[in-house]
Amino acid sequence: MGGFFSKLFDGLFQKKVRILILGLDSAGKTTILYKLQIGEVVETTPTVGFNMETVERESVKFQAFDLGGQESLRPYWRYYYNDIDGVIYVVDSSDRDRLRTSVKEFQLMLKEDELKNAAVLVYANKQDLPDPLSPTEITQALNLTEIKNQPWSIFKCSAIDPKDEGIEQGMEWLANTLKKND
Ligand SMILES: Nc1nc2c(ncn2[C@@H]2O[C@H](COP(=O)(O)OP(=O)(O)OP(=O)(O)O)[C@@H](O)[C@H]2O)c(=O)[nH]1
Ligand SMILES: [Mg+2]
Repeated sequence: MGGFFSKLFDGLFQKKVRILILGLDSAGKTTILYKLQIGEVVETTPTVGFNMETVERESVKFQAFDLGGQESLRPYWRYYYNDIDGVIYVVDSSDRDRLRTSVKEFQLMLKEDELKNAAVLVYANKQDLPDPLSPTEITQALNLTEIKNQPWSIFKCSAIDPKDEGIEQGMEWLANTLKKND
């Protein structure tokens, strides 16, 4: 009985959302997806196509699509933009050489009409590596403060650090932000 009612309750109040995890190849997207899903660091290979997993936080059920970030695959990102509630954009904070490329892809993505209401969560990942870009530097590079009509936030994190709290803090922000969007 209890099980029946708690399932009914979840069904009534649980919000279901669709999100994308985007960013350049090797930014840590797949590592983050599985850290969220199974709570552990898994060994990854470059994603060709996508991974899809369901994760739940704060009574929000996320259907998360993690797309391949290699240059040849980035033109396919836009085929996933339909019906998306949020985007997690992952930046490799140690990759100063490719920051401009990451910014360019971020801005191309944001221009898309289909994503104009999507919440934007940026992860400044790989903070464990030497001399990482700070969230402030990444905020400036991505011009986040110019985003006026979409909720956005940035969290620093390290997907391979078992003590990392940034990834969970970011998801909590995203869940609470999307809950308000009704
Ligand atoms: N040092 C460090 N390495 C990380 C971190 N996050 C991911 N990595 C490593 O970076 C490499 C690439 O990670 P992936 O998660 O496969 O990267 P991806 O963004 O999914 O790459 P594509 O699938 O090619 O787009 C792997 O060797 C990860 O273990 C991090 O926070 N710190
Ligand atoms: Mg991947």
